Amino acid sequence: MDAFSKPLLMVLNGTPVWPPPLWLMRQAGRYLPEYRAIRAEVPDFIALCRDPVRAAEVTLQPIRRFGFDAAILFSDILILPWALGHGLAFKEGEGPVLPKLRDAAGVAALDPAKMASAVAPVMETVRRVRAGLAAEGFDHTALIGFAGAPFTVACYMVEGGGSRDFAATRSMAYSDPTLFGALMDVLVEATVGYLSAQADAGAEVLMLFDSWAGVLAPSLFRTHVVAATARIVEQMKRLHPAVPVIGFPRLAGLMVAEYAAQTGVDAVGMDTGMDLTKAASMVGEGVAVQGNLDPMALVAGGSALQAATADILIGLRGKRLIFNLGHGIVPQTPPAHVAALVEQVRAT
Ligand code: 1CP
Repeated sequence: MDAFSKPLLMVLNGTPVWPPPLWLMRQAGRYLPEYRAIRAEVPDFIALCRDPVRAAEVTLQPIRRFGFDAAILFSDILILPWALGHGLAFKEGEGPVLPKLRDAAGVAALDPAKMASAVAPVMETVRRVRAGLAAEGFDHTALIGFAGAPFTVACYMVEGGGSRDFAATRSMAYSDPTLFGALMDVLVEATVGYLSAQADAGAEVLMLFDSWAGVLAPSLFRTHVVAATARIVEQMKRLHPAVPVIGFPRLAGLMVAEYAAQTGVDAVGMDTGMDLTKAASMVGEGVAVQGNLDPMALVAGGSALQAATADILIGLRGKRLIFNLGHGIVPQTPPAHVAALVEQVRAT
């Protein structure tokens, strides 16, 4: 199977494929016992992201079990700020903890010159996954590389970790646009370098996770989500014209139309709250849509899962759909429910 007959690449390049290509955000993770076994060997999550043998292994685990149409590099969006020299720790049960970036000295301390060597192991993981997919006969499976979109990465850097509303980040964007703009500029350029290195190493598709895009008011969304993403996509299209880009502006609501029209992405990831049929008509035929099954329907399983899956498949029948969740799979998901979902989508 040549590259252009991989279903995910066909959909991204403009051709609908039915049944639609299927993968799940966070498909490698704690819901799989084989992931938990590897995780137990490497308690430090950053060390796991920088261990090419183990990171490639956990990337391949869900492909072996479920035969998904995409493998997604096992890493994290916060590896990029870490590689720029910003601190990062993952505390058990607490999620990520970072120093709070609140002033110009914090931006000046970021060092893009450090990045290439810090992320070299991630590029080795990309090479190993590509080789592993070929060696294990997964000819239909495309490899997705990714980064956090600059706004979402900035959220974690300013806040110092996760947050319900990212209030400090949003208020900095209003009260000190020069400082926030300087941080965004560093992140835009670093993201281009990081994604470009992944494409050079063998990533066939790139995805930008803007998980917190929807916390912004429209005017700030236009600057820090739409324009920042457009700057990245424009450079990526120049450097890697054959590598499609998927954008995921989570919780964007109505702003998804401008995002789809103005960023240059090839597909837009829709979150769980979107009416997928309406959203697809808002973004038009020029852009593929990815999504958007509720991860909790996958936890529930049974007839609720079947009905929620059927809604998506009926609503988007024959369109450029990449079947996925509306957000990441959660650890309590029974793997048997994932197998049932795959069977239903494949039989459509
Ligand atoms: O205990 C563990 O094993 C760590 C849990 C974990 C995992 C499995 C984290 C910590 N990150 C990851 C991997 C990961 N993260 C991937 C790998 C590939 C795959 O999808 O299978 C990807 C693409 C991400 C992306 C990511 N990390 C996002 C964007 C997508 C989303 O979920 O919105 C975000 C926001 C993060 C930050 C992050 N990393 C980890 C956690 C717990 C969080 C969320 C922190 C928070 O805001 O609460």
